[in-house]
Amino acid sequence: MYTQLSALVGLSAVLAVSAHGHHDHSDAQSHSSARVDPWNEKYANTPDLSFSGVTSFAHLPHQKCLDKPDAAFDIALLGVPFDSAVSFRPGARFGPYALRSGSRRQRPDRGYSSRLEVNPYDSDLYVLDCGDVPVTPFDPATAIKQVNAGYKSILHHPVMNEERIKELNMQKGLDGRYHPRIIALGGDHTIVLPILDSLHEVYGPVSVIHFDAHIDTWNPNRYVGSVSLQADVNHGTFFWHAYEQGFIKPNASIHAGIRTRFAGPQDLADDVTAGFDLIHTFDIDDYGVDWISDKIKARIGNGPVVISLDVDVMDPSIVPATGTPESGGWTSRELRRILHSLVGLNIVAFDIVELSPAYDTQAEISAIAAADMVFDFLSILALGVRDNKAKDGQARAVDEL
Ligand SMILES: [Mn+2]
Repeated sequence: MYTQLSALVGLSAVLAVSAHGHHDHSDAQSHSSARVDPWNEKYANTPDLSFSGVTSFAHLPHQKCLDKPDAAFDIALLGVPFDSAVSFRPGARFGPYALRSGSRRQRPDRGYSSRLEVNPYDSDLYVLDCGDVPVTPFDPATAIKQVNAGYKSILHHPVMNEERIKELNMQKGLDGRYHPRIIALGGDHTIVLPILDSLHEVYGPVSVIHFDAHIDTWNPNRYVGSVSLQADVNHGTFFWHAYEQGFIKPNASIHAGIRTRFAGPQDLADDVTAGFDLIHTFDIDDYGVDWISDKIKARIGNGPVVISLDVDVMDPSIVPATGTPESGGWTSRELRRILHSLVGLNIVAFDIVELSPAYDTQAEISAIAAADMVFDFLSILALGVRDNKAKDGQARAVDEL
C-alpha cells in the first residue's frame, strides 16, 4: 500500500534523497556530488503557467530598464502609473498593474494569432517588460518631467535586432538610427503630452490615431477647472498643448469612437485647429468597420504615427474600469477588428491609458480586454511597416494597364 502511494505521488525520489543525505552526513563531498534536486530531476525548465510566476506582462522577461541604460530591446512595455490630472474618477495609477494582471493568460509559448498569423512573443523582435517610471503622485508638474525623462531614456536604449527592424521597414529617427518601439501602459491620458514631446524629438512632428470617447483637445481657456497654468495641463487638454508645442503634424491626425458631450460647437472648431479629423462611435453602425479603417488610413498616409488608445472608447458594459465612462461605445471585438486593419502603417509608438481597475469587475473584464489590445499592438509591430515604395510602384503599374 505504501509503495503504491509513494509511486503515485512521486515521493520515492524525495525520500531516497533525504535518506541518502542522512547516511552520508559525515562525508560532505560525497553528499554534494550525489545530490539530486527533486524538482529539476523531473521538471527542469517547466515554463510558468498562466497563473504562476511573478507578474510581468505576458510572463515576458522583465527588468527595470531605467536603471540599466545599456539594456538592448526592440519593443519595450513601459508602465506609467500617473493619475494626478484626471477630471472625474481617479485610479489609473493602477493601470500598469492591472494590464499585467490581465495579460496573465498571454504567454510567449502560446502567443500565435490565427487572425494575424503571427506570434509577437516569438518573432525576431525582442520584447521586454521594462517595468514602470516611478512618478511622484504629489506634484503633477514634476511627474510630467519624470515621464518625459523616463520615456526619452527608454527611447534611446539600443535596439537588439537592427537587421530585422530594417527588414520590417520601420521608421528611422532623424538621427539616422533605429529606436526601440515603446508601448506605454498608463496612467491617465496626460502622460501622452511628455510622450509626444519625446517622440517629436526623435521623429519630428507625428500623426496620432486617437481611440477615445473624448477629444482631449480642449482649449484650456474653455475647459472646466482652468485655475492655474498647472491646472491647464490635464487629461482633457494635453492634445491642445501638444498642438501648440508643435509635436503633432498639422491636419494629419484623427479621433475614433467620439461620443461625449461638448460645451458647444467651438470645442469642435478647436479640435480642427489642433489638427484632428473625427470618427463618431455611431459611424460603426452607419458605415461599418472597413469604412472606419479606410478613413483612418487615408488621413494618416505613410508618415510616422502614434496610436493612443483610451480604454473608454469601449462601451462601459465591456470596460467599466475607467475614469470617465460614456455609454454607446464599441465592443472589444469591433475595436480589435479596427486595430487589425491598421497593420502596415508606419507606427512609431503605442499607448493604452485610463484603465482604472478599482471600477473593474471581480472577473477583470476590463483588464483582460485592455491586455488583449496590447497583444494586438505587439502583433502589428511584429508584422512591420508596409513598403509603400514597392506598393506605389505596383499601383502605378496597375494604373498604366
Ligand atoms: Mn477618454
